[in-house]
Amino acid sequence: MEQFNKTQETHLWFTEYHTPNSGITLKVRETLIRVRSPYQDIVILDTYEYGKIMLLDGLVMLTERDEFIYHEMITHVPVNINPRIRNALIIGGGDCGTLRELSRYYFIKNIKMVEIDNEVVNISKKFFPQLTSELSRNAEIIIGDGIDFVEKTNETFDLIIIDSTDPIGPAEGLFTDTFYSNCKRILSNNGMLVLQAESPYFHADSIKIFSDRLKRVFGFLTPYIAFIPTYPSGMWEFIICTTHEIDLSLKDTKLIKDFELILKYYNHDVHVGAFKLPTFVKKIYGI
Ligand code: AG3
Repeated sequence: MEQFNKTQETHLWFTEYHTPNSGITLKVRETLIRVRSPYQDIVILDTYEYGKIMLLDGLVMLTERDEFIYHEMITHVPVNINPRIRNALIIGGGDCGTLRELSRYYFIKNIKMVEIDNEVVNISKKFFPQLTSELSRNAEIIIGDGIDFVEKTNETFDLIIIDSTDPIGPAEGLFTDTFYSNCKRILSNNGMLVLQAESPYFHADSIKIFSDRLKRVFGFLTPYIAFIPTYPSGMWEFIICTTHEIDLSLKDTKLIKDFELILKYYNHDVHVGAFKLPTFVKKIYGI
């Protein structure tokens, strides 16, 4: 009978399964909003460990505490490889974190972000002002399908960043040959495409499939990694795709020194180290 006398506090927990047998579990203070948009199920939870988090179709897209890692790494690595970037395009990225990082560069004169789901942008504005409040005056947010945009636009870009969800659901089309070929078509001469490329630990098979496509379309792939605590396995990959071999050395060390004062993950050492890949990751690429 003893068990009935105890007063139990009710705790809510959220789990994202990374495999059928493992995942990440976070204790939830409160569900702040749940919206089913025409594209996906959007949920913002307030968690004890990581602050507010955004889930799309049940997958952790970002958390208040560790979003800086993903957003800094998807942006500052390519821009420091080519500080002559003047026009940039973000596909996806509706939370605006990548746009915030690109906005830090006064010399990027034209930034377009094409996000399919207006609700993600609105919800991010409401719950994550740290992502959305300091966007460049040169930034234009277009609500539309990135696949259509790259097919139809006449503009060219020095940098294209694909800030997508996993290759299932609404983002599936962002991992196809046709999409990649259209991205290549709208890249300027020294242009670079960067994409978030999943976890080399858990998703090696799917990375192999889409990286083979990228290699066929672009010719040169330069993968790099970062440590992101709330993504599957914590080890996350990005790939720079180019039609020419790239020189990874930093072109403007003054630029990076200035940025080291304001950023929390990316710095000179991380830039160099991010391209040093463990053996099992190299194997995915046959390098
Ligand atoms: N986009 C990549 C998130 C992928 C996470 N996958 C997962 N949790 N299964 C992040 C968007 C941030 N701008």
